[in-house]
Amino acid sequence: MSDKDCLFCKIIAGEIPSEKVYEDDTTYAFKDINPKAKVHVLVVPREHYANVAELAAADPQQLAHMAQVAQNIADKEFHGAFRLIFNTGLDAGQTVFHVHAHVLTGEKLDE
Ligand code: D5M
Repeated sequence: MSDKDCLFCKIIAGEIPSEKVYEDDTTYAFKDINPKAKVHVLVVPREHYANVAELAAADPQQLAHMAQVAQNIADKEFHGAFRLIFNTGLDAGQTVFHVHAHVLTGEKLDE
């Protein structure tokens, strides 16, 4: 299912441009427009889920796959080291309510 009002559904559908990093049947990854690290990629399921808890309950294999996609990006960009963030809820800084993993990599990150 996709949501006609969802920014990331529109990106996945190609209705809004993005810098694609990876895609497969279930998953799309693209560069964050406002990077917080040398490499900052968003990994999203093609299916619309509002947040990581909703995704984990409905399709844990998809969540596991997204972690593997993040690992593959980091293997290529920075010897396998990366930070994986799911902002969940307005007060945690979530602004787009289509679950997305922030993958920060490409350089040594602050602790
Ligand atoms: O993260 C939402 C992220 O989405 C935030 O880091 C900016 C990014 N963003 C917003 N619009 C775009 C487009 N059009 N392309 C690429 N990246 C985008 P959150 O955790 O919800 O705050």
